[in-house]
Amino acid sequence: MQTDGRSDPRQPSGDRSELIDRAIGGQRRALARLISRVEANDAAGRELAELVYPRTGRAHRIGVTGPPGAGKSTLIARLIAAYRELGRRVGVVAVDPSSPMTGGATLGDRIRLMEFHADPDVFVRSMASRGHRGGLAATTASVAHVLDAAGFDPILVETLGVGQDEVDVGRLAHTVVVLQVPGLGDAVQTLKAGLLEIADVLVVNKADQPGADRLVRDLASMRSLSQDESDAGWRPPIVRTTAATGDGIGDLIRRIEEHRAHLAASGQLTERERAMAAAEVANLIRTEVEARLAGPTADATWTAVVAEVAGRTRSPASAAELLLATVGSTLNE
Ligand SMILES: Nc1nc2c(ncn2[C@@H]2O[C@H](COP(=O)(O)OP(=O)(O)OP(=O)(O)O)[C@@H](O)[C@H]2O)c(=O)[nH]1
Ligand SMILES: [Mg+2]
Repeated sequence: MQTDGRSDPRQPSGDRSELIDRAIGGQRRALARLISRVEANDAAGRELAELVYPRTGRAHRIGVTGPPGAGKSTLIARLIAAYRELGRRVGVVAVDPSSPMTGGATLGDRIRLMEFHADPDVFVRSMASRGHRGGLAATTASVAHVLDAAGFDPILVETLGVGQDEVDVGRLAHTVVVLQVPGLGDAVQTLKAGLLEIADVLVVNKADQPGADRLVRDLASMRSLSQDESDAGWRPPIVRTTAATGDGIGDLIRRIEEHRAHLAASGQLTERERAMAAAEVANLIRTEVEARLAGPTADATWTAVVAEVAGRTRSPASAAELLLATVGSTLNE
C-alpha cells in the first residue's frame, strides 16, 4: 500500500503531466495511480495536485453522511446505478471506517461497490479513515478534485457522520445528504450536533424497519427549529428510502437534483462554492498547524512554553501567540 502511494521524487515533471493527461484521458490505471500519489500528499503528490486543480470545478459533489451501519454504502450503490441510467459518469470517494467497532464494513463496501468495477463510467475509491498526513477531510477533497478533473459528475462522498472531521468532510459538498435510521433511539439525541445544520436533504433509510414514521416526524420538528435565514428558500426535504431494495431512490435523486437546481437558480451556487473553498483551506491550515505543533522541534518549545504557563510566568494567550509564530515560521519548510 505504502509503496504504491509513494511518488518517485526523481520522476521528471514532464512525466507528471503525462500521468495527468492519461488519467484524465480515461486510463483507469493512470487515474488510480494519480489518486494514490495525490493521497500520499508528499512533495510530488502535492505538485500533481497543483496541476490537477485548475482542471476542476465541473462536478456536482454530493456528500452522504450518517451513523455507522446506516446504509450509506448500500444507498450509494443504488445512486450509482440510478445516475448511470441517466447517462452520468459517477465518481465515488468512500471513507472506510477503520475503528474496531465498524472495521468489518470495509469488506462490505468493497463487495457492494464491486459490481461497478467493469463500468468505465464509474470510479470508486475507498480509503481508510486513519493515517492521512494532511487530514481526512483534506485527502477526501484532493481525491474528489482528481475525479472532477477526470470528468466524473456527480461525485459521491461517503463519510461517517460522527466526528468533527466527518462534519468537515460534509462541508465540502454542494449537496449534503444526511442519513438517519429508525431504531437508534431518540433522534434528537443521536443526531450529531452540526449535522442537521449542514443537511440539504434528510434521508430516513431502512424505512422498512419499525419506527420510521416517528423518525420522520422527529426530524420534521427538529428541522423547523433549526431553520434560519441563511437557508434562503430551501427547506431540507425528508426522504424515506429502503436502500436494501431500492425503494425511494428515485425520489432521493429528484430531491438532490432539485437542490442542485435551487443552488444554480438562487445564485447560492457561488456562495456555496466559496464556503466549500473556505472549509477546504481552513481544514488544510488546521491540520498543518496541528501536525507542526506535534513535530519534534515544536514539541520541545511546546513543553517549555506550557510549563511557563503552568508556572504562571507566561499567560495562555501569549503562549498561543508564541507557538503560532513558531509554527508559522516553519510553514514553508
Ligand atoms: N433492513 C434494511 N437494511 C439495510 C438497508 N440499507 C442497508 N441495510 C443493511 O444495513 C447494513 C449496513 O449497510 P451499509 O451500506 O454497509 O451501511 P454503511 O452506512 O455504509 O456502514 P458503515 O460504512 O460501516 O458506516 C447492511 O447489512 C445492509 O444490508 C435498508 O434500507 N433496510
Ligand atoms: Mg459504508
